[in-house]
Amino acid sequence: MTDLILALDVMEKKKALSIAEACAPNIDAIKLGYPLILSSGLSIADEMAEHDLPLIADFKVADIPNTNRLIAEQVFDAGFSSIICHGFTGKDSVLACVETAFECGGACYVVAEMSHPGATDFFHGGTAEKIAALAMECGADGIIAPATRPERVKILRGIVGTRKILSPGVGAQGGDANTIAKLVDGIIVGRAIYEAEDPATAAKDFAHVRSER
Ligand code: OMP
Repeated sequence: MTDLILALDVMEKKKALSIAEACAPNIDAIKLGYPLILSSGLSIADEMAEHDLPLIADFKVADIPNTNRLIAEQVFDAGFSSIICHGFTGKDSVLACVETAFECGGACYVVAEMSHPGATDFFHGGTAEKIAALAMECGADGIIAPATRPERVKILRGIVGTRKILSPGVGAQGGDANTIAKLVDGIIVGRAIYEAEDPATAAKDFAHVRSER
């Protein structure tokens, strides 16, 4: 089963809430990040609660352990069920997010390799593999890996085993939903849904991936 995760990177709260409502029947989780949370506040999580969908906080947390912990506590207090952090910060920083997630009954995903073209500047050459291994060592629930590079996802799957892989980069960034859905536990789709003329129909069009794995 591959989850369909809506990346809701719109800036207006009213629009975000109406897209969430329209897409809710065909998605498994909603990922909120800086664009919407900075414009609407963390309390947007409360307003999304009626859809009864897991909410993923995409802050790509990348700080010292103490700051990571403080950020993660805010996120889980606000009602999010998962947090995304970076892994290049090292074991102690990742552990701060993983442990806080665990204490709060939530989940933590670590970015192993990003999906955009520039990601190859630093994530290739063994770095993504090291981060994926670190995420497993820290007890993370899974990693983020690029839908734009299925061949890389296969390699990272070899490191994380049955732990989850969530994969952004489908649609607007060129990743193919059908190809990647066979390899991962969740695909993350933003613009291809929320910028569509009819986001509900767009979400429905991606929903076949939910039976892929
Ligand atoms: P679209 O490109 O519009 O589908 O959005 C992709 C979403 O996934 C955005 O919210 C990005 O911030 C996020 N994302 C990536 O695109 N690439 C990554 O490597 C990691 C993420 C992420 O952590 O979610």
